[in-house]
Amino acid sequence: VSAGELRTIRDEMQRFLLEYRFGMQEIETKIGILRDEFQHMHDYNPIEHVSSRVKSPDSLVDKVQRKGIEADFASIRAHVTDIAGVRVTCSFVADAYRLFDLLTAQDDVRILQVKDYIAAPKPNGYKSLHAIVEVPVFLSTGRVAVPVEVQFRTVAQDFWASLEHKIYYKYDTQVPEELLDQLKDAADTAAALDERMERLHREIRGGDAAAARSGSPGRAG
Ligand code: 0O2
Repeated sequence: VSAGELRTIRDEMQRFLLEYRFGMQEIETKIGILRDEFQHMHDYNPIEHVSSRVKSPDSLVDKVQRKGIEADFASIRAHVTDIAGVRVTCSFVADAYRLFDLLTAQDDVRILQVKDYIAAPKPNGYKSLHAIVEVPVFLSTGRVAVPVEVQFRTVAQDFWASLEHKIYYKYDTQVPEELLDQLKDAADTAAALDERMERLHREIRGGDAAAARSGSPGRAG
């Protein structure tokens, strides 16, 4: 290929990825609005943090090769649905589901796929609620529907997943059996902590509500 052709491919790739960046930004805005409104209405923030990324050209090419997808933009668009990704880390499991419900109920958000690894964790212990949704993006050329993968999880689930991810890559996907057992064990501990913290939180909020009713001082959590 000539330098000119290479430049054309690069420009097309950048343009292709740009749409996903816009889709990701639309979802980030929607999550940000829900967070701010929640804080305002309920004096409570259900979101610990939000992170997002557009797949790098390198990891997109890896995935296309790994999955045997044809290397043209139409096939990639049809078969790779996690090019844009937003991760919403919540305080509690109930909040992860609540945010999922609120986002997917919006009438410009179309659900393409849901994988509930909180209800049915992966065998390694991975827990997270995944949704692939499509949002409209308005470009100078018109409206395009962009798929975005949104992952909802708790802080404890996020902590576990980031460590597991590091171990998986450190051992180049061949993680020793003994470490896999320990990871599974850690996932159970994380789940127990989630339950305990959520119970405590409910007690505190309940206490606050009772205190507000009886007129004694309480602090909103
Ligand atoms: P990254 O770097 O986060 O983008 P596929 O996406 O098609 O290869 P699948 O099974 O259809 O795989 O998708 P799934 O199960 O919805 O998982 C996709 C993403 O969820 C992964 O993206 C991870 O972010 C996360 N994930 C899924 N399983 C695990 C797991 O066992 N451990 C951890 N730590 N994360 C997981 P990527 O592209 O792998 O990585």
